Amino acid sequence: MSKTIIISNRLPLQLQIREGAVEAIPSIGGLATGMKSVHSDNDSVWIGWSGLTEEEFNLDLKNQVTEALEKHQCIGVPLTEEDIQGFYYGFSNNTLWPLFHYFMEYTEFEKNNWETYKSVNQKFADVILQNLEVGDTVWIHDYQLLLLPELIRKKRPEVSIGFFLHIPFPSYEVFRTIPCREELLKGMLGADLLGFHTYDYERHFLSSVQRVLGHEINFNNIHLDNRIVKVDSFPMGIDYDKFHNAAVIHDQKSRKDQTEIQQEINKHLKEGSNQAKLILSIDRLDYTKGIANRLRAFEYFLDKYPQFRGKARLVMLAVPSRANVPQYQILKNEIDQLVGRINGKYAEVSWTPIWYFYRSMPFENLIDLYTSSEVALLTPIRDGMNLVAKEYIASRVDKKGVLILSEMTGASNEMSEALIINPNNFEEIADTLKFALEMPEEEQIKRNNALQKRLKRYNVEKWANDFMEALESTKSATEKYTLKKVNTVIKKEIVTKFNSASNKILFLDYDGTMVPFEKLPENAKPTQRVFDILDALHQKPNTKIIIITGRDRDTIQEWFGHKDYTLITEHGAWLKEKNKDWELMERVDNYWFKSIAPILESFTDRTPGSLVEEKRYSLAWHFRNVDPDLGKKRANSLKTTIQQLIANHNLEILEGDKVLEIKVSGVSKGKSASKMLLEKEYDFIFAIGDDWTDEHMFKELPNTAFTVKVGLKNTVAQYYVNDIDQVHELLNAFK
Ligand code: GDG
Repeated sequence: MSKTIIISNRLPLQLQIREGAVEAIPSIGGLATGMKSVHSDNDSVWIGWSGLTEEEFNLDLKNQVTEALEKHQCIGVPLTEEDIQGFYYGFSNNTLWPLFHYFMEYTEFEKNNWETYKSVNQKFADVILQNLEVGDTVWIHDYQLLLLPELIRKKRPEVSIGFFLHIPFPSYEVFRTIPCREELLKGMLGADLLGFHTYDYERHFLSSVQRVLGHEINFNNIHLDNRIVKVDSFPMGIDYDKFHNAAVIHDQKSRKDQTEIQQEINKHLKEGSNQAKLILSIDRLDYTKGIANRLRAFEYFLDKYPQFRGKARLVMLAVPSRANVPQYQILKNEIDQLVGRINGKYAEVSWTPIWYFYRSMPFENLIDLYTSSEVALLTPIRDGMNLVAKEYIASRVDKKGVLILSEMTGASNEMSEALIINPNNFEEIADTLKFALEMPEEEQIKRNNALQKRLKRYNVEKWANDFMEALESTKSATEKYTLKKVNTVIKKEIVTKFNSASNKILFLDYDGTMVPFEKLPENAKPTQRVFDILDALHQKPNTKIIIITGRDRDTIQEWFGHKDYTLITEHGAWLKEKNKDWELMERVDNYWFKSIAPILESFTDRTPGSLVEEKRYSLAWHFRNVDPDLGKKRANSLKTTIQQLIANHNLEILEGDKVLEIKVSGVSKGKSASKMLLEKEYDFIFAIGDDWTDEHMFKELPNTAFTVKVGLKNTVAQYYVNDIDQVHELLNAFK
């Protein structure tokens, strides 16, 4: 039976060795908490690092390790101490984590760590490949494994691969600063579906793909040569019932069954003669979580609103995290000092303003805190999602309580009923805290009602299902293309028809079909390989080959004039037959250049990278080398600007691949190709091209023609090939 393979750096359980025996403890953190629920319900296996390096256990314990993992349907990736240093602490947490959270000043790029990151991603790939069976679906998680989709794709091109990023994807201006940006994006594009928490992260990613790799993007689809990668946002939910039900049980407990922490909390709440309030914050001790800002804002709050001294207490749970990374050690000291200072400044005999826990707590204590705190104060400077915000709301059984949430979290997009703050604005935080502590109960209930409904509906299970369904649907999108792809059977059919035909005609587009695009159009000269293919075809008896292109007559004359092939240029304006001069196929003129050319020039002046190409009877405005968004915008505005003029002169705009061409109406590759068919009865007609302008040709040729599109774009052609290499391969088969 096919299964889902979940892959993340850490497994949902962490192994430790205590007194010579292997012991498993649950992993803490957003990814583990969320995916655990998905894993337990499904036929899945989870591959990741166990928490023990290879050096930490000997052969005797190996069986215990495997057994402990197997019990939880997990498989370990063997990593050494050096791997963990370079891959986890080094590249993942000293480079990617700060960079993706906009902490550029903390971002270090060490070549050695990058090398280790690559080799560890390969180690993950090796374990996956060993366990991958036909029909399995692979779901990879997070920034530690950005290269993994491509590594699997290379070995198993047919596998369905999903990837979800749990942290923000930064804007292109930040992402571009990393030296290995191309490799990282290419690694991710090995997946069929890439998921992000929010639309903003999705659009940042798409913009980087477009700018760094130059791929074409159509809505949220990235067109690669042989595949389409889908990108979408899926805001991660929580296991709502788990938190809500735990809170219900918690509230029903008798005093003696309550935890020690709960009893302490009860004491505090009593001391304040009904006015005591707890303000809660829970996070991993991480500089992205804005813990220092929160403390300073709380200090400011106590200063500004002294009426809350002795009553409002901040309960701050900071879970130790990545303690080997220097930045985290510095942060820990800063937090210790801040807590010490504030407590020193405001403590009273029976009250300390901050209860600070630097440790992790069992689940039931988490519930104690969620259910007992009237306010949750979550102030990350950047946070992919923030599940704590959702867990707090889910645990509020009586629907009372106020959530204050940073606008820099992914969660703030969906939780607009919370009080949304800017984590850098202490004044705003302090005022919002006061507002929250004084909010009437009816208002609290109204806000939380809406929030709870949404969280219950879009829970982690729904999130995972949505992702999996979207991944499944990418299969059918790819299949649509696969069905029309020129495979060996189709190739054989075309070649057999070619060999048995008595009169053959082949229409071959040039740029993007015979040769790749170059930055400057004049650099895309035909190579020897292209001449070899064309010569071989040309020498075949009763075979007419036609280069049919939008290019200008003079360039094509220079490149192909010494050959006897038939040439059609400027989309069908000019024709050159063997041993004949160039002749006009259509009545065209260029007197209109003087009205249109200055407008195109003015667009070029203010659009860096664009250029005007003057052909004999048409003008082309190229924007291939322009920033993609700007190019599109300017192309649209150019169209609007010249619309009226064009109508007056009986011209039309042809929209090619990053080019707008203005020419006399009625000239098209389709029309000229049809004309060529009039001269003789052809029983083999073939046309191949990559561009929008070739669609005219595909449309107008008779149904019996073989029409082939280069690249996976929408087309009326019958078949596809992936790229120029496959064009050459196909044409070579006619030899
Ligand atoms: C990353 C992204 C994104 C915390 N302390 C304890 C404990 N926790 C649990 C919470 C919550 C989880 O850890 C923390 O999740 P967050 O989402 O708040 O943050 P990250 O760990 O940074 O997670 C984040 C997430 O991935 C999911 O995609 O939301 O933006 O940074 O579930 O309950 N659990 C227990 N004891 C603790 O002391 N048992």
